[in-house]
Amino acid sequence: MIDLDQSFNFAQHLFETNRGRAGKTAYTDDHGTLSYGELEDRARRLAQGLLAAGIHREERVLLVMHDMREWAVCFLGAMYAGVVPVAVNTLLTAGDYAYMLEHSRAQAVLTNGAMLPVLRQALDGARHEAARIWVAHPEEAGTQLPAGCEPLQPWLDSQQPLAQPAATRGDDPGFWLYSSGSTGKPKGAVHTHANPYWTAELYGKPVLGLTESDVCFSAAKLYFAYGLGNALTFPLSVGASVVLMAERPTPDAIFERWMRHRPTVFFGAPTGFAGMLASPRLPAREQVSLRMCSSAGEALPADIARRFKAHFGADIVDGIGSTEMLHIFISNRPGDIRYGTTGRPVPGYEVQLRGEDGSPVADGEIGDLYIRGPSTALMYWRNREKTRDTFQGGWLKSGDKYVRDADGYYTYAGRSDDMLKVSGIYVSPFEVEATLQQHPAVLEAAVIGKTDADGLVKTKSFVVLKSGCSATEQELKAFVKERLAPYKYPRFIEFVDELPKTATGKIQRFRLREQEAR
Ligand code: 3SK
Repeated sequence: MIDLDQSFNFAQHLFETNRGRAGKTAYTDDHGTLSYGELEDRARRLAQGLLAAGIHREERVLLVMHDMREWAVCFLGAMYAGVVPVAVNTLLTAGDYAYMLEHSRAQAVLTNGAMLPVLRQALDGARHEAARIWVAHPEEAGTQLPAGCEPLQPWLDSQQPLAQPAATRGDDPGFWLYSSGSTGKPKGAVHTHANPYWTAELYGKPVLGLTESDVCFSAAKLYFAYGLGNALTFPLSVGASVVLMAERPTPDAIFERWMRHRPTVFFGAPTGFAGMLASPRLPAREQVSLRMCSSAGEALPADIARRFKAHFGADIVDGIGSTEMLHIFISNRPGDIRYGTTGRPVPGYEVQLRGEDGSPVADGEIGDLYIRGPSTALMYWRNREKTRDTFQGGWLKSGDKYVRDADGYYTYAGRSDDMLKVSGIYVSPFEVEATLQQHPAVLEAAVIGKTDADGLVKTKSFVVLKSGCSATEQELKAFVKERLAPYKYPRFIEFVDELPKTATGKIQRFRLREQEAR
């Protein structure tokens, strides 16, 4: 019986779980495979190396790496040493990384060659404390490694495996994930060693029913809470194998892995499933080995799930989670699927829908979603105000609106704040508007979510140009892509003469939304 209040180290827990599987493949990536034995050995060498480099328990290291075997080695190795990996999105700008380096006070960076150009810019522009930079696959950088960067593999080879894990407990800080809000900087959600354990015990094993025979493949990358569960916590908690892919999860890239590696469980988001179904290269049922798919990130339209099932014979199990709760807390489940709903609360989590006065709403009424459960983050690092707003006396305010039916199934009813979720990733309309307004021809802009023919949300921007100025749609899209993480650019742009405003000059986005809905 595991006592999380006594010594508990999540990396050590996974290594112990898989001691009898030393020769079994844990990971297959674009370069090769890594067995469970090799994973433990390399992670423990990394742990030793971090301590030898003078990095202390509870200090942070920035993990900004494409999905590859080394990602798991670095994440688990740092946790084994009691050092806290801060796993960050690989699609961000140098400005974002500069902020994260300073905010987390990361003592080192673990990365891969392809990330170096943007990271170097970030390091040059930040007041950071990262004294060491270890680089997996340095050949991706194309040139000799810049001064201050060391190749990861030879450094690992030169270490001895650390004999004992750090004597952490379940409540000790384990790792961070950054989550974005509608305004302000990203928030560092601090997760404990016990939190991933709970997501596997409450969701990965009992709801998804993963076993050691499964081969898991997640389109959502490891730095997302969703991807971390799908491609590390869950499969490694049951001794399954994982396929990792560094490149963008386009339909063709996914199909290629489905046919080559034959995953049995695929984890994606609705936009991805819609894109695959629309592809002329969709594989035949016999060419793949999928027994089940999971979807999260945005509500899954029933039609997409039904078409997918008709083609492949595999259900898509839709659920909702959050970075702060670490994984899914309301979900459909195999054998109990109601397409068009997010399902029912995952046992072990409590869910409440509250009205504006804070009291629970009746079935059939829309309320703000609150969750309570054992995998909640401790706080947002160095941000008491946002911590207090979100973590309320054991309950977490998710920022989503939901409605529950008489049978206890929950259906998504939008966001409570202004955030948009596009392809499963949060986008702040204010950030996109502010960027468009930096363009010399733009007078003002308003960004809203527009539902496309598949029932999925895309960003649409209404733009008023300065008198006598001109700009094309393509030019403005490129302008945003150059300044923000590329996934944030508006998919649709409409030029208008003016924006609807209140008497006090505030933009009435709801009017634009109404206009779009007509
Ligand atoms: O987007 C979601 O629903 C989700 C699911 C699992 C973990 C994290 C997130 C944000």
